[in-house]
Amino acid sequence: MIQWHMQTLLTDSGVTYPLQVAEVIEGDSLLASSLWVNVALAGVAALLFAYMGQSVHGERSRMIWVVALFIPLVSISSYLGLLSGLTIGTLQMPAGHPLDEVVSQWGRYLTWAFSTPLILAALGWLARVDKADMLAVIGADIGMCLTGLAAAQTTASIELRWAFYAVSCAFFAVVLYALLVTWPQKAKAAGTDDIFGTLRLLTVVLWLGYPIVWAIGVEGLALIESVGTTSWLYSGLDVLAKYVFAFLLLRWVANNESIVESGGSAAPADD
Ligand code: RET
Repeated sequence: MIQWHMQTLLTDSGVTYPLQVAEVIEGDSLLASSLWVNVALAGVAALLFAYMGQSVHGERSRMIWVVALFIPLVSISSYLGLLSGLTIGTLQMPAGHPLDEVVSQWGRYLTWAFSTPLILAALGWLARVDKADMLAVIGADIGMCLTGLAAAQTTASIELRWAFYAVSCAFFAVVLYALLVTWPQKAKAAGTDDIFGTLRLLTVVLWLGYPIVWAIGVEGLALIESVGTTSWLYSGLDVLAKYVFAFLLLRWVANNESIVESGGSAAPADD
């Protein structure tokens, strides 16, 4: 297996070229498999979700179904971006970083800004949260992804990398607070607290894995020095946080459409 951090891909002008990077991905079977497995699983998930959606008719249920279907579609685009070398590149690390040169899969952070709002929108609609709540949480979530992207791409100093990481964590805290404290109450009123509880647990536990992987992987402390292993950890989390999550959600919505549409025993939702 090719050790990325030992192989300089940077040109004199500090640029890496997609074709060059794509060739190296192909030569690193651990890294390549971490990406191809997700393309394949996302394809299967998209077909399955499209099929499952045929039995869903109510408006709120169909909204949840549409966002669930977009989750694997965004994923396929994201992983093809990485595989083609378009959204992956090498960066010269500032002093204090354990590695001289690091492979940044920056396309991951960018596409999370599209996929994670879909997950939160599905959870929010399920719990019947109001629009202001949804806006605040999705706004914080996009902030988390984009400052995570900044943390990965900053080369000015090691302190600034971790400063962006800390800001991203602050945004993440807003999302966690909603998922753990405010949204469960709304889900209870909407009569969806059973499935909301399951999906919330899955989401909170898995999402906590991402900043941990960042911190111990090649971009952070580099306790894991292999880009293939770091990539597999993200890919494994993605499989569970996206396809398994969306499958459980859609299966429940298809079987409990009347609850989703009626809003449980609570007064009619205000959105
Ligand atoms: C980063 C690094 C900076 C600190 C934090 C992070 C959190 C990332 C999360 C990502 C979730 C991604 C999902 C993708 C599905 O497509 C950006 C790793 C807090 C929580 C669920």
